[in-house]
Amino acid sequence: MSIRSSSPQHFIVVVVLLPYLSYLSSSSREEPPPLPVEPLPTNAQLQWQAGEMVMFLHFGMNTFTDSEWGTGTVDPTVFYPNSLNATQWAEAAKDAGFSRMVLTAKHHDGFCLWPSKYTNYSVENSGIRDVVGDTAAAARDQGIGFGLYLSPWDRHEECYGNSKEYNEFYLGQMSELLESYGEITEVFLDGAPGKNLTTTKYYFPCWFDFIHQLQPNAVIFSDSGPDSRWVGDEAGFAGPTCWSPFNISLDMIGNTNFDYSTGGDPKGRNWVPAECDVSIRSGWFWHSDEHPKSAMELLDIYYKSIGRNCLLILNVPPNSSGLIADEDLQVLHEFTKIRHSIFDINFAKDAVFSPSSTRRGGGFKISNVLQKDLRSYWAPAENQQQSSFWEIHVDLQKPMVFNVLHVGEPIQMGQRISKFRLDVLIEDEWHTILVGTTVGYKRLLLFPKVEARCIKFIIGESRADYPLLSYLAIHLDEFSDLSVEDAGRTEIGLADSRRR
Ligand code: FUL
Repeated sequence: MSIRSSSPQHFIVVVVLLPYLSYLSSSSREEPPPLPVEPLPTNAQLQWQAGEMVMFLHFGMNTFTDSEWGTGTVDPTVFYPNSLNATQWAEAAKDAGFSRMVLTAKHHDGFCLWPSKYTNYSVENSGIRDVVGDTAAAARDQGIGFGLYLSPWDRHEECYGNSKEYNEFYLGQMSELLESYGEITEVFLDGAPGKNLTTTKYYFPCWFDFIHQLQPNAVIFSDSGPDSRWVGDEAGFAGPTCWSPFNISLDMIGNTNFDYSTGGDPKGRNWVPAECDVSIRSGWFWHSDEHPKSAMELLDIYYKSIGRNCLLILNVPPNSSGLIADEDLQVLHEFTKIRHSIFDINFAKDAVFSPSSTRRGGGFKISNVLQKDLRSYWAPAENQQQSSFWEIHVDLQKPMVFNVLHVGEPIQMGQRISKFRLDVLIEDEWHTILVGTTVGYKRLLLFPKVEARCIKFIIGESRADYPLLSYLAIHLDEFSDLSVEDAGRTEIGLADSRRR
C-alpha cells in the first residue's frame, strides 16, 4: 500500500495508523540470544577453559631418588633442594603464558610438600619450609592461578587399606590444603591404583562435594570428572573429535574407557571437558639423564590439545636444586615465541565476511567473530535450516599464503558443531582443503600451505537447530611443514582437489 493522496479521509487513516507504524519501526529492537543447548559449563569451567595452558609441577621425594613411583620409605632428610625458588617457577609459568600452576602436594609415596599435622612424612622433617605455601604465594604474586595434586594412593600412610580411616585422613589433608593457601583453582585427582585398592574404597562423591564446598571456583580433574576428565593418554594428544558433553556415569575412575574419554559424547548429559596431561620430559619427575622435548614437539602438542577443544596441563618438573632447569626454560621461551609469531597475526582481520544468513537484531553480526570474546558471536537466522549449509564466505581482499584455520564456538551456549569443512578458491574453482567434526572452545587445524584470496568456512551439521561461531582466524605457521602426504595421514587431511 502506498499513501499518495492527501484527502481528509486519508489524513485520518494516516493519523490513526501512526502509532502502529512507529511501533513497527521500533521493532528493530535487539533480538535476545538464542537458547543455549545443554549441557552447559559452570562459570569455573569456563574460566578454566579460557586459561588454556597450565604448568604442572611434579616435585617431591622422587626428584631426589631418581624414581617415578616412590615407595614411601625414604628418609625425609633425603628431600633437600638447596636452591629452592618457587618464584622462579612462577615467573617461568607467567612468561610462557600459563594461566595457573598445579603442584604435586603429595604424590603416591605419601611425602607431603606442606607440614601436614596428620603425618610425620613431610617437609617439616626434612628441615625445609612449606613448599605448597611458597608456590601459592609465588603464583599469586605473578597473578596466575594455583591448583593442587593430592594423590589418593598413599604408599606411606599406615591406615591406607582401611577405607573409613583413610578417607578421614585424606579429607583431613585436603582441608588443610584447601583452607590454608587462598584460592585454589584446580584439584587434580590422579587415578593410579593403590596396592590395597580392593580394601580401600575412595569416597569420591563425598570428596567432590567437600572440595566444591571449600573452594567453589576449583575445577576437579579425575579420570571422569566431575569438572574435567582425563583425555585418556599421557602424550598430550586429544582425539580429532572431542566433545565436552559426556556421561560421567559411563566412565569409572581408575578404569578409563579410553575411546569414550577421548571423544566425549554428543549425547552426554554432563559438561566434562577433556584435559591433556603430558610432561616436557619423558618422566613426570626430574631425572638428570632426561632432557626436554623441543619447542616444535610442544607446538605439535599445542595443536592436538588446546587446538582440539582441550586444556593442556604441561609438566615442567623442578630439579633437585629446587629450580626449573635452564634447558627447559630455553625450550619454553622458544615455544612461546613461536606461538606468538603464528597466532598473533590474523590474516582475516581486514577481510569482508559474507554469511549465508544472520539472526535478526544487531547483536549477532558476523564481524563478532573477529573479537576474542566468547560473549560476542555470530548466529545464523533461525529459519536457515540444514537444507542449505551454514556458510561464511571470507574475502581476504588480496591473495595470501596461509596454512592454519582457527575457529571457536561460544561454549557458554553449549557445544554444537559436528561437521565442517574449509573450501578455498584457487583459479576460479573451489577446493575443499580440510574437513573436520567438532570445534568447541578452540579448534586449530594445520594444512599444507595455500595461496588464495577467498575462502568459505562451511558448517554441515550441528547439535540443536543451528550453530554459533565466536571466532574465525587464518594464520601462517612457517615452522610446521605439513606436506600434502602428511596431511593425508591426519584426520583433517583432505588436501584433495574435490570441487564444490
Ligand atoms: C599418573 C601418575 O601415576 C603419574 O606419576 C603422574 O602423576 C601422572 C600425572 O598421573 O597416573
